[in-house]
Amino acid sequence: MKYNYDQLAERLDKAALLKESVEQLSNYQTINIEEAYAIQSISIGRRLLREENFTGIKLGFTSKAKMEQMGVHDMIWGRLTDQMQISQGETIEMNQFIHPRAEPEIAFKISRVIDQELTMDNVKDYIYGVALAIEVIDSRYKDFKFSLEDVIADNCSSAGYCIGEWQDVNIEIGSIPISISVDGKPINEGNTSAILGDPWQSVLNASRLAIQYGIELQAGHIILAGAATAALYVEAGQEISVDAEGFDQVLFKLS
Ligand code: OOG
Ligand code: MG
Repeated sequence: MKYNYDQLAERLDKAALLKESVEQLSNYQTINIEEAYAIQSISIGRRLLREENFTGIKLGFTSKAKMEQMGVHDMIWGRLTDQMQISQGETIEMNQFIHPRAEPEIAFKISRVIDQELTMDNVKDYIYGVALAIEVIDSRYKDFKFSLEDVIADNCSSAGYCIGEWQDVNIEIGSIPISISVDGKPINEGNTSAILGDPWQSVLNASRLAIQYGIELQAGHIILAGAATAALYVEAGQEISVDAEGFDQVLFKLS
């Protein structure tokens, strides 16, 4: 092996810190999926050492629109921290990112520790609420290009997330229109059924992955289900909002 996991994790962590994109790992080293998750774990471990707190997990490539946009073929998962939180209505600075994109998501808040793989029959016993969300992704790789292994090692491009009002778990989310807008103009429109057929499926997958990888998902932690539509590049001066039937709008601004 040319570089060890620590060195590869450090490279990605530094890229995020310095806001400078780096070459794809796959250009100079062959890593498999499990090695990529090991690198992700070390890279996020560095953030936790800098006093960031783990806040939950996000799933990626749970919709065809996203897989096709990025040219990959499998579901992935990444870790969220409190440093990535964006408040509803907040103005955030563009210069904290490299080349950010935003996408419309559904978020779930966990009500008690997930200690087993959940099923459609018991999943709502573990979830406190459902919300509309915007995820900001910001690949640390040049030109926002990567292999599946590259993007996993890079914590699935995670960079920010903005969550709207929490709603009751029984609110309809299985098949509702959802859109992401720039300055009030819808750019990408889709339906939540694009997320694995039903966003609740993302929670079942998250529970399975958490058990498999030994991730403690506790009360208060969140799960992001994965984008329902392709992501869009964002720019300073824009207001980014997401709407879905039955939910209040969620939005943030970029300066
Ligand atoms: C990877 C992250 C994918 C989603 O919701 O599908 C993702 C990327 O596209 O850079 O967050
Ligand atoms: Mg996402």
